[in-house]
Amino acid sequence: MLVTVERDRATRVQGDPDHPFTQGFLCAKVNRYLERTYHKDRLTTPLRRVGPKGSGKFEPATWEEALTDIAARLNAIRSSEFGPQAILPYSYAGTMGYVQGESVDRRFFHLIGASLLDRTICATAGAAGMQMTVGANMGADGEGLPWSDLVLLWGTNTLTANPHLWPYVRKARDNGATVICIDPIRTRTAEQCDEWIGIRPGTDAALALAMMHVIFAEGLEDADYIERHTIGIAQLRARAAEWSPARAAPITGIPEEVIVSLARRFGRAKSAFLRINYGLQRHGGGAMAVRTIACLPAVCGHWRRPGGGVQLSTSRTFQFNKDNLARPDLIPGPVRTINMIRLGDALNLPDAGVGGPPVKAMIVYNSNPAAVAPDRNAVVRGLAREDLFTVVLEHFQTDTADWADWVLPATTQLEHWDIHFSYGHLYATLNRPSIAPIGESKPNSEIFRLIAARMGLDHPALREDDVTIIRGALDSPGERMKGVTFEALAEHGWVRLNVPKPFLPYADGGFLTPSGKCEFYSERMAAMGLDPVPNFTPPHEFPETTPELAARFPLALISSPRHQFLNSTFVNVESLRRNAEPEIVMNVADASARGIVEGMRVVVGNDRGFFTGVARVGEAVREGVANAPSVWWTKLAPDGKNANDTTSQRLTDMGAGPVFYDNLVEIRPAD
Ligand SMILES: Nc1nc2c(c(=O)[nH]1)N[C@H]1C(S)=C(S)[C@@H](COP(=O)(O)OP(=O)(O)OC[C@H]3O[C@@H](n4cnc5c(=O)[nH]c(N)nc54)[C@H](O)[C@@H]3O)O[C@H]1N2
Ligand SMILES: Nc1nc2c(c(=O)[nH]1)N[C@H]1C(S)=C(S)[C@@H](COP(=O)(O)OP(=O)(O)OC[C@H]3O[C@@H](n4cnc5c(=O)[nH]c(N)nc54)[C@H](O)[C@@H]3O)O[C@H]1N2
Ligand SMILES: [Mo]
Repeated sequence: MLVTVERDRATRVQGDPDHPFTQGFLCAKVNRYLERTYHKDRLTTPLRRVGPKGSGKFEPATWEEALTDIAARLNAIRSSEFGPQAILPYSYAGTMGYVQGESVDRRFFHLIGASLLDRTICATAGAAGMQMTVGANMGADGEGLPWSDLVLLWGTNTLTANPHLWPYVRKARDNGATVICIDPIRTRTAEQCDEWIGIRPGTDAALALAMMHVIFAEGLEDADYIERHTIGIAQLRARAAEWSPARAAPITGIPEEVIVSLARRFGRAKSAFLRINYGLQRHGGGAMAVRTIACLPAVCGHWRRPGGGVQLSTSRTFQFNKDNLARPDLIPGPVRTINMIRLGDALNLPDAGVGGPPVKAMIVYNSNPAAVAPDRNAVVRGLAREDLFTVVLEHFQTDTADWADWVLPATTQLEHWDIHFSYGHLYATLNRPSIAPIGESKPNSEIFRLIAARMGLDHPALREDDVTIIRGALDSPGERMKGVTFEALAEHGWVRLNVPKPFLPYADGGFLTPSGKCEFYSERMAAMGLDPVPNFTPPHEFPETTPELAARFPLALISSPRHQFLNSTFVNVESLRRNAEPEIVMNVADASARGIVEGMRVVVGNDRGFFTGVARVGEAVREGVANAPSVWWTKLAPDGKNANDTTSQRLTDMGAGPVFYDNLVEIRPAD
């Protein structure tokens, strides 16, 4: 991102035309980054709560007052009967930089012996699925797409969530590739594809297995690649034999002939590109689904060629020195870990649900759990506890900040240093500050340095400045980080990882699994008591396995991000919200069966809670599925609620991830 600054004020943001991957354009949201940065509601001073918890009543205070009180309160908890583990950090990616999200903050919490947080809210299920099959969350390079002859956009809303991939998808298509979207929702991405396959949510593994069934039955596999680079082919063949398209059709909701035709096209393609994304893995069987799909390119040998393979993320291609950043060596001894998606339980159960002391203090930064965490009602009940001391570092007075005792103003990307990996391409990025901090805001790194000092902690790791931290992150033995230096980054802003272009990670095997092969059979999964061979794991909430629940709540609710929002970020930017109200997208058959028509106000609910929205009725979702474009700030929604009033704290099969889209509901007219 290039920022134009005139008289100390940023006046324009634009994509860097020299950047090989992003090619000079920004997404719909970041295009509005100036409106967000200079928003009249930006927090500019520390704020002390004056009203009752949750009332949102605060008064400005000085940093001196804020730091003194926060340090005293945290020190009191550390030395109380509850001990340091009663302190819980709560953070996710914020703007995804390592300095402002995985450095001084982590060092500080490690040094005091606070509870550890398992940061599972997005990607851990899919990452586990990739690990089991190919060894790491490292896959095909989007820059290979022009060579692809078949593109499957599988559980990804590319045009919304990953628009920078789209020019490459178009190049593939211009070169003759067919582009197919597999998604329960007819998204704006599906609209632009050659074909839309409206799969039932949470059933992708069944589709992938039925594809393998046809591929093996018709001899479309790459026997040489399988022989040299995989293990467990006999077990995989046996399993695929059980998954005829006739069996998969009623489970996936896809006609048998569509499955057969998809399998043949995949089997005959030379380099099919499977772009899967995180929407796919937010189900009870999400990890197994990713693991199963990730077998396909090895079955057909597509990894050999540019444009072939599967990409869930490019994140593990980066080899930043995370130990230098977070300093896990500072953890004093055995410390409990709390899974962030179980925050509702962690705040409400006496032993935080995992043993040990209750949570007495929570420090939130880079996240807005009162809006984005599942089972929101439980989260809010916890945040309302009078005996919980809550500090929130933020740009804005979010739903979460409303429950704080102290709100501290943080800087944005325009105002601080950072260093970034990417999960869609292979370029490291340096974030240089272009303007001074707005008001009295400070970078997270500085805020944690100040809190630590005020608490009387003194350790060299707490005194490093942001540029030193960046240099430490780049001090990596990793082969792929060769040439990714501070100097090169400072000169260009970005540097490609030390890999060929396009990068073919498994062209000649070299998988990152314990066996070094693509593991159709996984010893590790067997040891975990899981099925070692790809299989279909049904969602937690699924008519065939939970018929009584499905009788009461027959619709599968997906709550994927709205085009103009970044999870809950940007919801308060007027030009992006455009006076819109929360919407519930329904299939016309489901709507008319319930007396619901276009524009009607409807209630979406289950045993966990409910929220309301305006019905959008048509053919944009398959039957039996509804979509609630998200993630709304509850305080900007007319009913003060959002889709996470209905989602659950249950976990995925591996990776302990969330199941946001594994969520049965009923929908009725609001009156
Ligand atoms: N504009 C915008 N861009 C974003 C974000 C944002 O909030 N807004 N968020 C960023 C983040 S944090 C992430 S993790 C990524 C997520 O990127 P994606 O994973 O692409 O985003 P989602 O919209 O969560 O899910 C993608 C699609 O999966 C579909 N889906 C849901 N369940 C299933 C299923 O069982 N099977 C199949 N085949 N499809 C299913 C949904 O209908 C949805 O259209 O996007 C990033 N980019
Ligand atoms: N129902 C439903 N729930 C979802 C999802 C969904 O699709 N549906 N998506 C899930 C996914 S994929 C994810 S990744 C999570 C994301 O959940 P979160 O990690 O909470 O992400 P955001 O909602 O973007 O909120 C990030 C907050 O960090 C703040 N922030 C940004 N940069 C900084 C900084 O430098 N310093 C400080 N102090 N604050 C900063 C922003 O102002 C914003 O309020 O939500 C999950 N929740
Ligand atoms: Mo995410």
